[in-house]
Amino acid sequence: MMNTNATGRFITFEGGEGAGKTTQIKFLADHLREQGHDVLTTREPGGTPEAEKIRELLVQQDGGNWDPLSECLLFFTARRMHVETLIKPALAAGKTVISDRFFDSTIAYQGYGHGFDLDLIAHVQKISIGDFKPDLTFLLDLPVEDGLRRSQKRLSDAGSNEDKFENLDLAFHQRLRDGFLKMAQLDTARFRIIDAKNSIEEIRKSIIEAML
Ligand code: T5A
Repeated sequence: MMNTNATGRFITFEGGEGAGKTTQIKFLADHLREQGHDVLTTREPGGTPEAEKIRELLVQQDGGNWDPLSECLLFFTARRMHVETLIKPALAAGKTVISDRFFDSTIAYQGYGHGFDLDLIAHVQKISIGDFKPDLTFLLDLPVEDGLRRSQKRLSDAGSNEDKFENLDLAFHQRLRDGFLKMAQLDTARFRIIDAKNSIEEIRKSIIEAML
């Protein structure tokens, strides 16, 4: 299931707030490097200078009040730059690329979470990045309350103001979790669902096992 225009492997991590993506991406990147792979880690929204500028508009409280279509277009504008200028060239050079979030986050947050039209998201996706998709996606699945607790702790420890999406209500985060699980169940070839309630070490081991 490799991207046809690439020789490397594209792996993404998805999940709700505080699911442990950042923590586990570091472990997986270290593991793959020990095995001799050339690994590039990146994140969305962001990953390139242009996309990082768009990130500020999207995730900070004072970034602006975008209507749903504008917000969707901004995510995919950032994503197109990310795919064309960073991800595809890295894959073509034989690297393993690991991204903290990708288009599944837009479907989950803007679509299932906020109720924006899923067909319209699919249309914008097609225009922006065509059929490009990850080879493998880890969904770190966690009960909503646990994720928000972890995420708030990380943000306050770091003194970060990137809390726009974390501040949404519990019902939103439940729709988000259900949406991610639905996507994973519909595409079992690409997704691996990981129980993120477990300890950091247990999750690390299950991700490495799922890579075998
Ligand atoms: N967004 C993004 C959209 O709405 N649409 C889109 O298309 C895209 C791409 C930014 C926001 O943008 C939204 C989604 C987001 O709200 P982000 O920067 O990925 O996205 O923000 P978060 O998902 O909020 O990132 P977090 O850092 O909060 O979560 P992580 O990376 O999943 O979790 P991590 O590893 O930082 O861990 C959080 C805390 O929990 C601890 C860690 O040490 C850390 O303190 N932890 C654990 N504690 C106990 N047990 C474990 N197993 C633990 N694993 C980690």
